[in-house]
Amino acid sequence: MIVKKYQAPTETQAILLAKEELGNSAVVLNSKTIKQRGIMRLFKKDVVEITAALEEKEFVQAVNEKKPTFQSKIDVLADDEADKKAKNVTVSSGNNAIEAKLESLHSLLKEQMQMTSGNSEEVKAEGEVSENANIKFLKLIYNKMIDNEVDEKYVNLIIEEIENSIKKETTLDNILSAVYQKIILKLDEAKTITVGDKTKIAFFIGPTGVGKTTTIAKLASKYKINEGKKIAFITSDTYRIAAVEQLNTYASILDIPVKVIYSPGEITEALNEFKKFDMIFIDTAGRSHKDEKQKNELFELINSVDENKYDVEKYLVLSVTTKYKDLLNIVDAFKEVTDYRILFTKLDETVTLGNILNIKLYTGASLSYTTYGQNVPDDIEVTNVQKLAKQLLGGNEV
Ligand SMILES: Nc1nc2c(ncn2[C@@H]2O[C@H](COP(=O)(O)OP(=O)(O)OP(=O)(O)O)[C@@H](O)[C@H]2O)c(=O)[nH]1
Ligand SMILES: [Mg+2]
Repeated sequence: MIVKKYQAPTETQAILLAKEELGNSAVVLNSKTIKQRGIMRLFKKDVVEITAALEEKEFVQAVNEKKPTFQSKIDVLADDEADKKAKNVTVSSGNNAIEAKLESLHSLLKEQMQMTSGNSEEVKAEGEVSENANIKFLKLIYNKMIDNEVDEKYVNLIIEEIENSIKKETTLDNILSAVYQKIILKLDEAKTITVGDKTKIAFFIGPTGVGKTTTIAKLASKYKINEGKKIAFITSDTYRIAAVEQLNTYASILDIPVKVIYSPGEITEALNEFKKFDMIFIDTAGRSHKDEKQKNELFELINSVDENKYDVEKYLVLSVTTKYKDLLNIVDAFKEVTDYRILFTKLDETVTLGNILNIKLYTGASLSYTTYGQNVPDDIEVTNVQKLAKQLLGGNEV
């Protein structure tokens, strides 16, 4: 595991620096703004510092393939020589590198460890922790993840990877940051809807009542109001009168045109009508994933879109409150849809978020957004994998 910090005027630039050096598989562990203090405020601007991590083997690969342009990019971003030095601070995972928020998690786990062992002797100062204490600490982390309903097989996978790398001198800090980083790498970066040259088509598919229509309204509002995109809606959900009405209501508030289609064959014409738009959000009927006929109609609808003409993205909307076993069944039923992204809803309705990691690992699909309430447009965010990893480890930051 490689952990490095990068500083730049903006987060995007800092991420660019990290990716240039570590490659595209680098994962952002943390991001913070460093405010200049005192007199320095007059001379230097605030900078954003990100902490990025990468698995070792990928790093070697990235170094081998590294383009020579990396240094020149730093030169462009650097304000002066001294700044340049500060831009690339290597932090081994042996250092107490992870940010303050993790520290509070650390003390929480440590406290609990003292409670369970009943023997505070075992929890000594950093660097003096016995191997026995390390194993106990791992067990505690194991329990936290199981409490969060992470599938036992994934917990074992993560813990075993860490366990094998524990040495005598490994501190509790090392262990906690190693687990935290592993979880973040496994959750991987969340993907968002991007708009390029072609019209973006985003399908929202998934079981009944998970929040597809509400999520479309939230995203459409964000893209229309914040980013000024030209948006249209298409709905194929004609099974319930109320469904069309619901979308129409949001559409009229947001002043977005809606086209209702009654069979997969009608989609080409509907898309054609909106070909000048930046984004077309397609709402689909929540179907029982067990109903073959309904399912095939959905696949037909998706396959009717000419991928040469449009840039297609598919979002499988799932509620995090659905039982794990049912979620597995649902994603199996949607296997025929290729390259979908996962969008979890209703995070406000549960205290255990293990399903997100479970389904991510089971499907291999990218995470995208998470929603946490009924309010349109506020209750949605790009899935925050750092926050999620902390929560899975029992951190109380929600
Ligand atoms: N608590 C909570 N409720 C949500 C969230 N997202 C949606 N809902 C609610 O869930 C209910 C169903 O939302 P819809 O958007 O109609 O769900 P849908 O997937 O379009 O449903 P169908 O079209 O019937 O398949 C509504 O009452 C929403 O307000 C969320 O993140 N948290
Ligand atoms: Mg709906």
